[in-house]
Amino acid sequence: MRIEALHAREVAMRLIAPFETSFGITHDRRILLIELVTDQGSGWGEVTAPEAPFYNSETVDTAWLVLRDFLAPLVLGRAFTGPEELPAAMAPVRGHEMAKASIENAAWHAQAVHSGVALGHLLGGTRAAIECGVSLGIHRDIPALLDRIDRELGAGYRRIKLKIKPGSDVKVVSAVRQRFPQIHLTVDANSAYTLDDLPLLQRLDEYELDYIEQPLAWNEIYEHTALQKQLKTALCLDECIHNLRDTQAAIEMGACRVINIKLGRVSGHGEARRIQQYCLERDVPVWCGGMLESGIGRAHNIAMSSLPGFVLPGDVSASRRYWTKDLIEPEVTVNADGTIAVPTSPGLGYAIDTDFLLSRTVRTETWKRAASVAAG
Ligand code: OSB
Ligand code: MG
Repeated sequence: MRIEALHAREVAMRLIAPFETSFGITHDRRILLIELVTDQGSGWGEVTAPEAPFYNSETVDTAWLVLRDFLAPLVLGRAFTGPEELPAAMAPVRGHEMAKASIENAAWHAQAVHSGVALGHLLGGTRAAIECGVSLGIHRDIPALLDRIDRELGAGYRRIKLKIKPGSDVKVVSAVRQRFPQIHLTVDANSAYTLDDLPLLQRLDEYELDYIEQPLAWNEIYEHTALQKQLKTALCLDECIHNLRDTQAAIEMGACRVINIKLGRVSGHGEARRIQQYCLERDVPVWCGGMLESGIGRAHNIAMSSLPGFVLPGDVSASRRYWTKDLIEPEVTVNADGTIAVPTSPGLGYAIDTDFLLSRTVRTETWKRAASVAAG
């Protein structure tokens, strides 16, 4: 495939309800989409970077700039035998995984459409349906949280993840566990604690959590090793994991026993697949995380989650939990048994609702190969 152009598009979307984590509250999402045009058709990818650099170092605006000034010039006008070759082409740029993932994933989408196969199938997916959990933001009102969990369980979701932060942790977990003694329950701190909080984190051992997600700093695999040694509950790393090497380091050092794979954070389908393969060979359970994506990013997450290593319910859930209307048709729905059917039609398996997309678009830019280079 020869890459002819990149169309960047920012879409303004508002979440049905604000989502609170230890690092802040999100209500409005600036969804950045990349349409990659090749000589064999086009594909779409979503930049999963947040609005502010409080989860990782990337933002919507840093991604736009890095895509325009550095990544687009590395791929435009070049011919690749397939999407597998894109990471090497973009390797001169350090970091900026979420920006890179949008290009690579768009190329996977284009390849799937061109080959007439479903994206999940192209990636090596084997599941007909993926298991779904939900991630619930910090709630100040515990009875309201319990009602919310009741509704999510009623909708079929198989695992409940609670966002925690200092001051909103043990008490909340204790109330939830008391009301729901049997459910698969996890917590996610988004790096809100330090090793000084060991006694508090050890109290979480009482509640039979499936795992504790990213309690310590976003860039601290080493300290998670020290923590994991002192906890019964498994740790799961999210923010720390950018690639296979981080995964190997974390598993070999005993920093965690579970891995959260996010397509954006690990720079795309290729690296995500390497991580799931490594974990599968070592019986390390992985699951697919989310970044409050639109349906386009969600469809990519569903395709990746159909690979064999994804043995735990992820954070990929129904469109209607986020949006009054999604960018795709049909929207993502969850079956009564808490699963999402993996599409079998060619490409993403969902159509983009172009009229709706246009109505929410706030800026677009098209990047093509520089004329002088093209002439030479
Ligand atoms: O840590 O998994 C996280 C949302 C934004 C940033 C980080 C995280 C999250 C979530 C929500 O937990 C996942 C989702 O529902 O898409
Ligand atoms: Mg997380």
